[in-house]
Amino acid sequence: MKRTLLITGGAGFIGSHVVRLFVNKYPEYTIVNGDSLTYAGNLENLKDVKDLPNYNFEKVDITDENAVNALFEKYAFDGVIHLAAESHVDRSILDPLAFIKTNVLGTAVLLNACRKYWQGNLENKRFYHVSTDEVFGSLGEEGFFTEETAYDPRSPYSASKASSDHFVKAYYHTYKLPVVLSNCSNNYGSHHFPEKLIPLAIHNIRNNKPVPVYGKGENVRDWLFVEDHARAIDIIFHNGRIGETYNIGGFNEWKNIDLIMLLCEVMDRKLGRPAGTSAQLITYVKDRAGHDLRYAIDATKLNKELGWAPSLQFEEGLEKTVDWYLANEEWLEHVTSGAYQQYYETQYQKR
Ligand code: NAD
Ligand code: TDX
Repeated sequence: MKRTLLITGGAGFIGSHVVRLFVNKYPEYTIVNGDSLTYAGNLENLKDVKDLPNYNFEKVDITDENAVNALFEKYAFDGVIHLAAESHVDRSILDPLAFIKTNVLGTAVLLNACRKYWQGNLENKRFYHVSTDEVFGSLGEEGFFTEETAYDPRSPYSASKASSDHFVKAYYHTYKLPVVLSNCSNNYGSHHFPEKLIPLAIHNIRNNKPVPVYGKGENVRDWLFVEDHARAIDIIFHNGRIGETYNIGGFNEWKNIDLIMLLCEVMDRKLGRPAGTSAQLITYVKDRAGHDLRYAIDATKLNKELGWAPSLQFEEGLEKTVDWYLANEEWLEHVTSGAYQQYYETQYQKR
């Protein structure tokens, strides 16, 4: 079947993996990557697919209603996969309004465009909203987030994502917009912007700089290889039930400090340094404000209903990720010059 899909945020970390998967797997689809290219958007992420005939790029700010409407008129989309967002919790603490604007208003503008252009003909239409497990808040030592867990967002980032999820569900109930949602755990892999823990630590270890660990390093995250997330998005977009939410996660919990110790071992090996060298760079720094203790996803529904399962063990995925960063130092150099330096200095100067 021919389809014309808008993938928002396709120049970012996860979005670029989703675009790559879709343009390669579905040559009969027209794929439009709609992205405003913020600091986190980088067309270099897609240099391997940019010349494929079914790939199109459009520079668009999703908060700009006229620009979004013009795009719908130009392409007559029948599906939207919405990933564009401000995505970094620490930045949301520094500048919450930017998160409200893109994540809440931007999502509402897209939903409204679908309502306007799909009015009266909802057949084969679909709006897929990509969200996060952070909307569920913070777990104690035990238990998992399921699709029924009550929302309890605690950072400006997670509050903005929670709000966007509610708008998506509201458009389903009120206007019958055919929506589907997913809430995923922490991703890792290639093309991950080095403000986030894993790529930041790889970059700093490579350059013999301190590796900042917040608080005591005891916070727990549930890590999923980004290509497994992209595969889940493909499956849910095509086969997920309208109006439903699916949790995505790898049953792969790590305390931050244990993860960093493992990463230090991998880096020592890859860089040919004596064992224990990288671990000396670990530096405990002031904790993140409102730092959620633990996230853990129960992805049973997705597995049972749609047959998805993660493809990789974490150790294997982490090695692949390190290999990619060490082979792509030019990419890192490009994204860590200029504005990144400014952010890095603001973020870490106060400790
Ligand atoms: P990212 O920050 O790497 O990329 C975000 C992309 O959105 C960038 O290309 C940026 O240019 C674009 N963008 C930002 N504001 C925009 C605007 N106003 N208009 C158009 N484009 C804009 O983010 P990511 O880590 O790839 O996350 C993608 C999505 O997945 C987000 O919605 C995020 O909440 C969600 N998510 C991320 C994770 C994770 O671990 N990274 C986990 C679960 C869910
Ligand atoms: O320098 C650091 N030191 C540190 O100890 C950084 C950047 C982070 N941390 C800690 C904070 C978290 O407990 O590591 C953990 C992971 O931090 P991030 O990489 O910033 O991710 P997190 O805050 O968990 O959010 C991520 O997962 C869910 C993504 O950024 C979100 O977009 C996604 O929704």
